[in-house]
Formats: sequence, structure tokens, C-alpha cells
Amino acid sequence: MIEYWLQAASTYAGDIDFVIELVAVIVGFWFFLTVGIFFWLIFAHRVSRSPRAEYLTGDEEQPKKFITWAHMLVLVCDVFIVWAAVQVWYEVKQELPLENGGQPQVVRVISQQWAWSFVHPGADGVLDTADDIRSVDELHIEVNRLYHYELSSKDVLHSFSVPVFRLKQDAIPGRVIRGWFEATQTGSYDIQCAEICGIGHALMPARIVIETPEQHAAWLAGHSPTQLAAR
Ligand SMILES: [Cu+2]
Repeated sequence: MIEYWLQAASTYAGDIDFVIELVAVIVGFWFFLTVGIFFWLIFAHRVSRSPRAEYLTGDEEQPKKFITWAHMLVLVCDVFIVWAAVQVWYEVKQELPLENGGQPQVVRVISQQWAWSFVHPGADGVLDTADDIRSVDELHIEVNRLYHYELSSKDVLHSFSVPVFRLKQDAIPGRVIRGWFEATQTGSYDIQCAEICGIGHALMPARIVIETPEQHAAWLAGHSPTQLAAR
């Protein structure tokens, strides 16, 4: 359903959408039921029918059951929501999967007022080597490939948000936060800071460019500092 409005482009986007839809359906059901009963009560007990209000002390068992039963049903619904949310939270935020038992690609994401910098491993696939590629406001990754990111901030709180991945992670000064994603669609999509970080916060968008392995290899070759220096 959410995909209709916002494309999903990561392996876990569907799971996040499922939790949002589950909450919307359960809460929506109770919301419309409650509002329906509320307006029906207003209509049924309008002043022309029952001019005197009945006063309940709260001690009578009979009327109290309408509240008790409704509360218990809501709690049962909460169990489903918490169960689904914990599963998805664990998958997206607690787990750090490995690529077929090996090492995944690692990219560095650095936030600052008011830009994003990215460090990509070069063709050797390893960070902190001579062929690392640095870019500003543009992250290049390969589709169907597992990535770990190392997210940091140079100054204040920021939030690394990639709506098509359904990924949002705060960046906290002094900490390096690790997480993961795996893109399922090629294309160029928004990255947005999602934490008010100063007057230029709204001017802090970036792009994530998801490429086929061939396109990504060509981009790496065209931007590798070692290859550019050799020209
Ligand atoms: Cu911001």
C-alpha cells in the first residue's frame, strides 16, 4: 500500500511497511469504531430524548465492564503490534548481516552542518586505502549488494534518512553508528537529513545512486583517485 506512494528499494522496506500498515489497520479500526459509537451516543442521548444525565460513580460493576473489556481488547492488539515491531527492529537495527559469510562493502557517511560526505571503498573493496572515493551529497552503491555504513557527525545531531530504503538513523557527534542496507532497485533517490540541525537543515538533501555492477564498476574507475592521478 505505502509502495503506491513511495517506492520501496531495500530488502527490509517491505517489513517496515508491514508494521506501519499493521498499526494503521489496528488503530484505524478502533478509531473509527470509537468515533462511530461516540457520535451514536450523542445522537441516541440527545436532549429531547433524555434530558437528565445519569451519574455513574465508577463503583458499579455493570457499566465498568464496557471499559474493562475494551481495554483488554486493546492490550491484545498491542501484543501483535509489539511482536511485529520487535521482529523488524531486530532485523533492521540489531542485526549486522554478513555477505554470504564474507565481508560486506563498507561506506562511511559523514554528516555536518549542512552537507553529507561519503567515503566509498575503491575497486579493492576496502576502506582507508589509496583508492577510496570521497564525494559530497552523492552516495554511489551497487544494487543487490549488502552494505554496512559507518555513520558519524562532525558537529550536531543529524539523521540519515533514505525514504526508499525506509531507513532512518540518527547521527550522534562522538559516535560511529554501524548499520546496513541492501538495495533492490537501481535509480537515483533522495537522502534527507531528518533531524533539525540548524538553520540550513532543509538545505541538506543528497542523492543515493544505485547502480548495476557494471555501472558501479565504471563509476569507480572514473572516480578513483589513483586512476585519475595516473592519467
Ligand atoms: Cu538536519
